[in-house]
Amino acid sequence: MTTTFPPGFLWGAATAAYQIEGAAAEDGRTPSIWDTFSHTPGRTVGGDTGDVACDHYHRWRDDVKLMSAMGLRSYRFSLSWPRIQPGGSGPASQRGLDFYRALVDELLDNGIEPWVTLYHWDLPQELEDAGGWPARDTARRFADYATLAHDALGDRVRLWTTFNEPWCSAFLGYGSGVHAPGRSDPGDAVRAAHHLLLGHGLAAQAVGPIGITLNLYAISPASSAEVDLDAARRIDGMANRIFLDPLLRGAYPADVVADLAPVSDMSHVRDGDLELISTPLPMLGVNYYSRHVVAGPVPGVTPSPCWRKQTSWPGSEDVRFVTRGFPVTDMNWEIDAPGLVETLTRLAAEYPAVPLYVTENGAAFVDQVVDGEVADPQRVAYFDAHLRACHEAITAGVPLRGYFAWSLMDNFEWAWGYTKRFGLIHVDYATQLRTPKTSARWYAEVIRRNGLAAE
Ligand code: GBH
Repeated sequence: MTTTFPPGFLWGAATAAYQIEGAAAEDGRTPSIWDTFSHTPGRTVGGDTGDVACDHYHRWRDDVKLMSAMGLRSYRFSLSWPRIQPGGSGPASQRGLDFYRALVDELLDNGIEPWVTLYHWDLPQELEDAGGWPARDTARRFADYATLAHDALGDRVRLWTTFNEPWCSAFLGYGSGVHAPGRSDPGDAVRAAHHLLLGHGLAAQAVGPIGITLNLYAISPASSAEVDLDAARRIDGMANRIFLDPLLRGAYPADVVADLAPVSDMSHVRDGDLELISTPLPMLGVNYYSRHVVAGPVPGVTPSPCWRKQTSWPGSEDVRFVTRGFPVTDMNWEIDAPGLVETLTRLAAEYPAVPLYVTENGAAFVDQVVDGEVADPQRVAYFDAHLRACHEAITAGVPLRGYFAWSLMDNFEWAWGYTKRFGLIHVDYATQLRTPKTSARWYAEVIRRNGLAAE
């Protein structure tokens, strides 16, 4: 069946500042928590850092040409806070703003709508030294930075989001510590989650209606046993509802608060916070990669072969994550496109209506350049299946307005360094040569016809 998307559906691709820019110490940029973390031995695979990354800071004009050749209607990227406001406080850096102004103008000249993410994980190190996201003041600092960025770019950028995946910043950054700043304290992780939400609310108050991107999961119990159903309820609470409910309903879910009681009394939540956090959203971004299938504790059995993973889930450390033997990507994440339909239809059914965008979806596979070409049929199949899922959701009435492939190009995959390739465009890190993969040509054709060819 051919699938045609609604007119004006926003086709894009996404990146993030620390993953592509490089130029870590240029033009006044100061270190972020990811500079510190990646330069700490043992934190990233191979000791990889974002010092150079894709050198996008110097190659952005050519990168926009590649976007234009693909026919992208929109490009989602993040601003580097320590480039725009070195040290995390004080006035804006003109050199930092100039870089993004030039990029935005080049995008607009090419008919590509810029989509700005204010924060994709690169907190200025000074603010971490002052307490980081577990400290309430960081939320105020963020609103101040959001104001500087919006004052400088608000005249030409229409689409703004505050945070990318606050779950990762809070629970990977301060819970399991597999992401920067690499701290491990369940109470701090819960405080961080709240202050990220508060930062969103304060930014909305300062600059007006602004969206946010969450990484949402389809969640299934491993069986219909009571303990497994309860594990699914708890992980849904900690992955999805802990952010969705404050943003869209103005309250933390009661069951999540109860589950968190052993690690947090929630006394950091002050009067008025939830009113700010639930300022109506102009749109909600959804990043979808896979499903979590979970089982409850079995007495006498260690929760998981990978304890670190469990520490990403404060209050639910005894939940076991189960694999089903589905085909996986190079990240070992099971490929589950129906989970995207579920995630989108669930949002539309259970929460107040808000325009939705898939702000990230994609897959890592081992890619090789052979005779100047990169054949990546598995990535094409992944995108195809997930775009059909998007179409199914739209047909079911979900207000899905756009889709962004992760990622425009191979880049620094956080703790995995340069070992995982998510790009539509291959990057040779030794030469910085870009090679559009088969998936890039395929995606260009999808955009051109505003849909998918017959199966
Ligand atoms: C996104 O995060 C990021 O926004 C992007 O920067 C990144 O490059 C891209 O995806 C690819 O990874 O089961 O406890 O081990 C992905 C979100 C969150 C997905 C953590 C995997 C594992 C949590 N990730 N999750 S756990």
